[in-house]
Amino acid sequence: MKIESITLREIQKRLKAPFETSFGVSHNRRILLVEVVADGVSGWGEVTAGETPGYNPETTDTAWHMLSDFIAPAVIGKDVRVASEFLALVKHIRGHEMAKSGVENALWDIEAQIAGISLSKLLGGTQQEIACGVSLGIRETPQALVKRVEEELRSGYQRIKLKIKPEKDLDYVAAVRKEFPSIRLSVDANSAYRMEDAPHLRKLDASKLLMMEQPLGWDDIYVHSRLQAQIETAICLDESIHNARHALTAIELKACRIINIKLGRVGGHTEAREVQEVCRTRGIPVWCGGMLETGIGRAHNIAMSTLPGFTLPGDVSASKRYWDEDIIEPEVEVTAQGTIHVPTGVGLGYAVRRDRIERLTVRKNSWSAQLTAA
Ligand code: OSB
Ligand code: MG
Repeated sequence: MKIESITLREIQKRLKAPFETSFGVSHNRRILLVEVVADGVSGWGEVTAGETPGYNPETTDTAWHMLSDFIAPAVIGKDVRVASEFLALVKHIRGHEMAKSGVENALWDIEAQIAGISLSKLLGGTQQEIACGVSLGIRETPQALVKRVEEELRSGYQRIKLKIKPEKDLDYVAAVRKEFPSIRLSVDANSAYRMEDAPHLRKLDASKLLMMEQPLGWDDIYVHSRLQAQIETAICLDESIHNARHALTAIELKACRIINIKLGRVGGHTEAREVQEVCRTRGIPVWCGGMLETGIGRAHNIAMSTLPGFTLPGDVSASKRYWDEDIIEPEVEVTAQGTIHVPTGVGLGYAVRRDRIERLTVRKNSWSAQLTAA
């Protein structure tokens, strides 16, 4: 696959409703989309960095800088046999996984199209339908949260995850658990607590949660192992797992019993598959996390979620929960049983709506390979 052109766009898109986590509130998304053309075939990737460095160090603007000044120049005009060879081309660039993943995933889309198969099949996916859960932002009152949970359960979602932070935790979780005694319920703290909060977090054991996501430091594995030894609830690591080696460290230290995989956080499909394999062979369930993506990011998440290690419902939910209008067709839809049917068409299996993307674009940058004489 000769990388002939790369187009980087920033689109701005308003969320249907604000999304609150322990690190802030998101209203308007500023999302980078990457279109790569190789061997005349166009592929798409989404950069999942947030507008602020509240979740991880990357932001929309750092990703724009890294892609424009380092990543695109390093790969334009290069020839790769398979998408995973992209990693060797950017080996000299440390970190910035989300920026890299935009290009790598576009190459996976292209590789699947050239092979004439779905991305899921190319990745080695084995599931035709994936199980879906939802992530619910922090609310004003426990009552308001209970009402939201009820609506999501009515739509069929198989697992409810509640965002928590100090002061917005025990009452909220207890209220939801009281109303719905047998649902699969989990919480996500996005690093809002310290080890000294262990006695407080232990109180959540009574709510019989499926898991507690990233309670401690965003870059910590070790202290989580001390907390895990003190609570019954399974810890799931998100923020602190960037590659298969981190996953292995966490598993061996018993820092968690579940891992969440996000394509952007681990740098793309190649590393995501490795993390999945490390976990699957050690009996650690994984699930696909979300980053408030448009349909392009969702389509990549769906393909990844078909790998055999993904045995728990993920955070990949319907387009209409976040957007009035998505940029893919058809939009991502969820069945009444809380599942998504994996598309079988080539590549992503969804059509990219260029007209809508063009309308939402606020800045754009392109690179083209020098034409060389045959
Ligand atoms: O920790 O999973 C997280 C959104 C932004 C940043 C971090 C997280 C989230 C979510 C949203 O929980 C999940 C979704 O996209 O539906
Ligand atoms: Mg999380």
